[in-house]
Amino acid sequence: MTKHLVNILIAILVLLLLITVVLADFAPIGVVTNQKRAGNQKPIRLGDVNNDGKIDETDLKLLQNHLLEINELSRDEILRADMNQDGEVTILDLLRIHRHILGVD
Ligand SMILES: [Ca+2]
Ligand SMILES: [Ca+2]
Repeated sequence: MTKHLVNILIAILVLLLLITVVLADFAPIGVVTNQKRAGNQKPIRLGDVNNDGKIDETDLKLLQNHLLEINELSRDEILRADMNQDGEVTILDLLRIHRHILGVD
């Protein structure tokens, strides 16, 4: 019985370790970047997909609809939505915006 408990504790520790590794991918979150846009010198505010000065549910919804192929983001919107700066917008970028809105990052 005790061995069973130890196995459960080990499983929980492994799970926590995995969660930590996954979350480490999201940190640090650089919302404001000095990345330059082609053609001008205006910095991009990552996460502010619609460029209205704030990162909120509207940006989350825009990216979500893009990923679901309901609406297509423009090239500039994609640049602002690419939170992890890997050159493409994916569920990871959506999660980062969500975490920012929740105040986790
Ligand atoms: Ca916005
Ligand atoms: Ca990305």
